Parts: sequence; structure tokens; C-alpha cells
Amino acid sequence: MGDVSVSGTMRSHGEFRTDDERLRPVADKVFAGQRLSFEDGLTLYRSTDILAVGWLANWVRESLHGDITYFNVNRHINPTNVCVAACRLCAFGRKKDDAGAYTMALEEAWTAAATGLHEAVTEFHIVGGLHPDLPLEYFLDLVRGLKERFPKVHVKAFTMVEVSFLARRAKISIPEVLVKLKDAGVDSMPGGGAEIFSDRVRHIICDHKIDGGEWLETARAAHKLGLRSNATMLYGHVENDEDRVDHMLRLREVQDDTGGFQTFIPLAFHPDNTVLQHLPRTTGLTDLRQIAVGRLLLDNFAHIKAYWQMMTAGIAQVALRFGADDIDGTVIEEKIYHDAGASTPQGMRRSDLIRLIREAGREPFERDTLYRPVIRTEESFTVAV
Ligand code: V47
Repeated sequence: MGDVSVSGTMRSHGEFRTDDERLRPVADKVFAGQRLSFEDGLTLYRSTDILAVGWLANWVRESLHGDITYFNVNRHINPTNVCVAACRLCAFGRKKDDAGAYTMALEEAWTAAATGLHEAVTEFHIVGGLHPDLPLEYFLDLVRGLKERFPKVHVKAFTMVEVSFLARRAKISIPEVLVKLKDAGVDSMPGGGAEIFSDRVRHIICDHKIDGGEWLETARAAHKLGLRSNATMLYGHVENDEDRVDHMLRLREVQDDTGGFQTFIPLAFHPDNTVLQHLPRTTGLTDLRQIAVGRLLLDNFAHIKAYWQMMTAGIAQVALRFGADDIDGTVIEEKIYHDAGASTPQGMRRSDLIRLIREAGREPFERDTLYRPVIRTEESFTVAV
């Protein structure tokens, strides 16, 4: 399993059965701990035996984590939806003068952060649009203010896309922006904005966004500075199997060099209110297969997240048997998916997440953003380091 260092024991695989003979050589590699190739990735996507693909991914998941399933108590904050990029995939972004455009004053963002703290959140997840006028100083002040008010809460903030945009606007380098953000209190970075790295697809779904190479180089720079990050992949629009496998192998390559990615999060495209709203939604089986292929290809990622907001709580529960070991968190106020037609609740209580995980026959494990155990008392929490 690459160099993923997590607890777990390699289990017996005598039970593997499939009626798709093409899967056998792939399964043999998985059981031998050998790295899967581009072609193996295609075989997994095209296999007629989805349950066998899921079984294999579950075997890896249980070898790494047993029954443990991670969740966290977090809060999303989206400081602005004003965005110059106008991505066709997105229903969240607005032009400055559009109806529904908003930008939070700093006080407003700090107040929003406090909402939901009765559950003692351990993480603020902060992402927003590419605002044409907000200076870097706004984001540094935002983070400094959060750290002053909530010193124990981990700040996971700003995608590679936002960092690159801020660097261009401030006319300084990407590493310089990252250092400033880190000094202000950013502890790690979310995985958004990766979409699909293929130029052909990016040209259709998000042509004004940085290209895949720049996303990966920004992640490399962040990891080099000790900032860990997540990685996402947006699927279910105009990409094909090759694009998805290519995306994951490019992530795997960077991970070999830096080890800085914590979690891979496949994100299903939600078409409502986007320019691409004529496209159909993904189905549960596509979502489950994507989780499984991610688990099998990304042998150097410790965690695969089934983001319940995106795939629904029900499919996320099944995904815990298809390779996922994490279902994300309480979230409290999700905007990006809900603007694009998500029907899931905007947030969930800690107790609901625990129930979901238990019902799936797994063992809930409250983690902080860096996957350390969170120990709770009535009023507060500590992180075991
Ligand atoms: O970057 C935007 C995607 C991402 C749509 O790092 C859409 O822990 C589907 O990155 N349909 C934001 N997807 C969400 C994200 C994320 C979520 C949860 C956890 C973490 C983490 C990261 O959502 C965007 C984009 O890839 N997105 N619009 C849409 N219409």
C-alpha cells in the first residue's frame, strides 16, 4: 500500500469472487500491494461487476482502517460569492452587481463563525469566490480575527485557485502568499478547485480557472511549507474515464513527492442552476464506483472521503463499504452544493453523524482536521497529539 502509514492489518482475501474475469489481474495486484496502472484504472471503471470493485476497495479500506470511520465537527464559511471566473460548472459564483451577490464584512464572518459553536467545532472550512477587489489583507485579517476569537479551532482555508488568484492580484509569488496566510493562522488547505486536470475538459467547465498543472504546483508549494491539504475531483459532467484516471494518477505522483495530501474527495457534479444544467445527475452507483476506484488507485492517500452533503447520507453510508473511511462533518451551512440543487440538509448534528456511521456497521471516530482524536467534555474539546 505505497507508504501510507496507518494502523490496520492486511486481511485474508480468500473470499474474492467475480464474474468479470478482467478484474482478476487487478485484484491480484491489489492483494500483492502492487501499484495499479492507468489501464487498471480503466478496467475498474468499465468492469461489469461493481460489487467486486467495491469489495476490493473495501478490502483495502479495512486493511488500513478496520471499521474506523472518521468524521469531524466543522463549520463552513464562504466569505464572498463574488467571482470573476464564471465557471460553467458553478451555481455559487456571482458578478459583483448581480442579484444575490454578497461579501461579508469581517465582523459578519466572525459572527457567522460563532454560529453553531454550541457543538464546539474543531474546524473552520473557508472557501469563496475570486473577488476582483478584495485585497490579500482582507483574508489575512479574516484569519487573524478568527484565531484571536477561536484559538483552538483549526483553520482550513482557501483553495489552490484562490491562493493563485491572490498572488496574481498582490503581485507576489504563490509561496509568498502561502507564507503570509500561514503566519496569519491558516493551518491547512481544503481540496477544492481541482475539478478535472485535463485541459480539454477544463476548457469546457472552468476555462478561466488556473490549469491543472498550476493547481498541482500550488499544492506542492503548500506542502513544502508544511501546510497539508486535501484533493478533490469533480466528476459526472463532460469528462471520460481516461480523464478521471489521469486526474488521480497526477495526484498520486505529487503525493509520492510531498506526502502532503490528507484525503481524496470525489465530488459529483450537481447541474442545477449552472450553464451545464442540461446534463443528468450522477447516480448512486456511479458515486460508489468513484469512491472505490479512488481508494484503489490512490495507494499513497491515507483517507477517502464520502462527502455526505454531496452524495446524500444514504449513499455515504454505503460508500463506507466501498472504500471510504471518512464522511466529513457537521458543516452547518453549506452553500456551493445547495445553490446547485443539492437536496441534502445544510448541516447535520454530531449525534446524527455518529448514528449514520454506527448504522453502517462502522465505528465512529471524531477527528480533528489532521486526523488526531478529539476528546470531548461537556463544554469543550481537546485534541490528543
Ligand atoms: O471546488 C462547485 C465543486 C468544490 C459545483 O477539502 C461543485 O475537506 C458539484 O472542495 N456541483 C467545493 N460540485 C467543495 C470542496 C470541498 C467540499 C468538502 C470538503 C472539502 C475538503 C472540500 O465544489 C469546488 C468545485 O469542485 N463544485 N460547483 C457543482 N455545481
